[in-house]
Amino acid sequence: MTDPNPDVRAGTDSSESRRESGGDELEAAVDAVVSTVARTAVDVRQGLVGRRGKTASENPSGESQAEADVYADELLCDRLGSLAAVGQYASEERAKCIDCGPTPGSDSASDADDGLERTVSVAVDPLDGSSNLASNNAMGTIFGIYDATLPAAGRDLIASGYVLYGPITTMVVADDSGVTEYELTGGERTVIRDDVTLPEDPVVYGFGGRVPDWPADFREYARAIEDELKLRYGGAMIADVNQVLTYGGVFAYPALESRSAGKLRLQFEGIPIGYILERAGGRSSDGDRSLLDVRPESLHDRTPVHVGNADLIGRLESTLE
Ligand code: AHM
Ligand code: MG
Repeated sequence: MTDPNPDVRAGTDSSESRRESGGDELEAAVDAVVSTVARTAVDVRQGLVGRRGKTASENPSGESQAEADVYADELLCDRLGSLAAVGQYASEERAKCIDCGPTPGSDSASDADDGLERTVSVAVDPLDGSSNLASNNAMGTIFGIYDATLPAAGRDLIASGYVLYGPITTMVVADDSGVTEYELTGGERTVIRDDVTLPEDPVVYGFGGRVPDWPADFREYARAIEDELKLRYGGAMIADVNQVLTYGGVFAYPALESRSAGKLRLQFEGIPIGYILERAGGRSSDGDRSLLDVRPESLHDRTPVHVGNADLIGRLESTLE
């Protein structure tokens, strides 16, 4: 296929040379993580019944946790954390990383005597959009696989993906070779779209937050987009982004007057989703630069998120200048 985004594929830092020197092991690690997430998604979905209520606890971002958030996080932590290929597990639902094996790049990782010589770090948003449980609307699971210890930048990402719990369960996975969409049946993946690229003529948009809380320059951008595209906003980034990936367009959860970094988390949401959209030939931006170039200072940092067709993100950056 034609390379939709050669800059991303080329890589920009030492992670690229590490990847080249251990490609097979990293590929095996990515496969192990992706197939484990696919199998676990079946149980996450089944476990939603009876877990639509809130717990008394908050996640590290200060948001109240649903019972299903905690359930999905524990399942993913147990299953991903027990893979020999996974050295670190981090989640939007827990304050700190869990070390569950030799960390990527450590001496013990390369000396591991388990058939897999490389380990990866996995960062997940176990149930993105879980507030949609109350109204029985779509949600997702997001994961990013890094050849680095967490918090890690987008340039250390080797693959990312998401599961969408819609009328059917689908999975989108992006890596060096491109973007693939699957249907999940009983944890088995069936390819339904290979080489997913953003349609050239964009159709839909979805912007999070309240209009009075949007900065004036983002409001100006939104007014122009409203005249051109159809609104599709469901309150779960995964579902909204999947519409953009299917029809072309733009999704944003922008900076807010009340919170300049917006709502979404860089490590768990911005970077993995930015990577997928860039691999599909689109762009991602925090308003100024690619989300893959924004390095998290800590695990739960927030960032404005804008992803979609390249020209729409270019216009956004020009408007926000
Ligand atoms: P969550 O990961 O805690 O569910 O929060 C992220 C979600 C995104 O899926 C979605 O884009 C956004 O929050 C919706 O927020 P709002 O209700 O403010 O529109
Ligand atoms: Mg989320």
